[in-house]
Amino acid sequence: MKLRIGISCYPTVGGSGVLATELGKLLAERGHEVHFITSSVPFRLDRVYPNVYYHEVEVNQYSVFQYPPYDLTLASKMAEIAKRQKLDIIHVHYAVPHAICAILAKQMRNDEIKIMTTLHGTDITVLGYDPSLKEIIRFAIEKSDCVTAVSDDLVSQTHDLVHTQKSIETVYNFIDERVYTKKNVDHLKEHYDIKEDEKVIIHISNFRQVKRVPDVVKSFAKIADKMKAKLLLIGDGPELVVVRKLIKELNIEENVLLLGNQKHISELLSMSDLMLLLSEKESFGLVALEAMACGVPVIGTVAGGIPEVIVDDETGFLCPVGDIDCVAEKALELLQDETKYLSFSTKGIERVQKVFASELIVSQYENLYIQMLRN
Ligand code: GMT
Repeated sequence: MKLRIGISCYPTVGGSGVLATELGKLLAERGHEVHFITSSVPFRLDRVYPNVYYHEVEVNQYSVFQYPPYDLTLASKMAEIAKRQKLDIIHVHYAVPHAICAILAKQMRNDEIKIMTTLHGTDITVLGYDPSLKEIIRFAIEKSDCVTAVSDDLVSQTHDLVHTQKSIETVYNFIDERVYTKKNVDHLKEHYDIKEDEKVIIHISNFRQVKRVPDVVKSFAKIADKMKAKLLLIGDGPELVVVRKLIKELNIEENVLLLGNQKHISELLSMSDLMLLLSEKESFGLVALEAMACGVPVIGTVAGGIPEVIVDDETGFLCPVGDIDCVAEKALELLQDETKYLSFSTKGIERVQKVFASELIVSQYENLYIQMLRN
């Protein structure tokens, strides 16, 4: 069955936007017609893809409005595109505001269009605590025809925090295996002056407080005390200032490369030996999956959905949030034992192929779309 699917997400850097875009691209490859309804071209939509269309939500600022009316403009655009393109489904990423906009669009059209909402974490684990938003999040979830979340942990957190009985399906994140493979990047290592005998540790995030990037830096300093190593910090965000200061205080400036936001993540991962993801909140941790697919083991925290991605002592290690001694100890154990390292790296790749394969996950979404249309 060929479907016409509208997709709304935040198009800028961020796991939810990446996931939504990759899903749209693969659905289009399967012959479905995919319409992105977003405020700018999703950053992973970096060339022309057959069956993929883009409709810009142009938010104008009028002096009568104190804030630009993004939500209303999006709802209005969704209603227009749903009618013009005869959409069967609108798949939104984030309960607020995107599911609310889709519900409004459906009412405006008064038609049979189905709404799927995918929860990614921040919309629940941060906004769900806000009493002024809890009710509207619950409304968004309950009025959606189908709700998915990216980990079992997020499903249970949603039930606990938002107090809804709505059935929520776990559909894990996936990566495009054609992009995330280990590449030969000797030239890049040379460019960054990374020596043969240096281990490369990588962290990728939006440098929000929940990511605990200072823990990454402190753990790295302990590792670098015992072995030759470089730290690659990829991304940008509010904590960057704090992180820069800490790097200086710890006197490890020579060992740290701050590369800002980057597009070609698989190449940076191919240069790396180990990823650190030490967040206090993380519904899934898409970057951990990207790392594992490139053969890079991950040390993560026991937080949110991270333990569903990393198998402790098999594809990486899990440490309590804030326990930098544990992180450093596990990192040294892994980086100094070649046999163990190889086994972790191979098992990580196998786990991605078995549990998080794009084929499997895209089919899960497709089946849910079809079920929704039959109901
Ligand atoms: O991690 C972020 O701060 C970005 C955020 C987003 O909404 O893009 O990521 C969330 O969605 C990703 C894709 O499902 C997940 O892999 C991240 O774990 C999740 N972030 C949090 O839960 C903090």
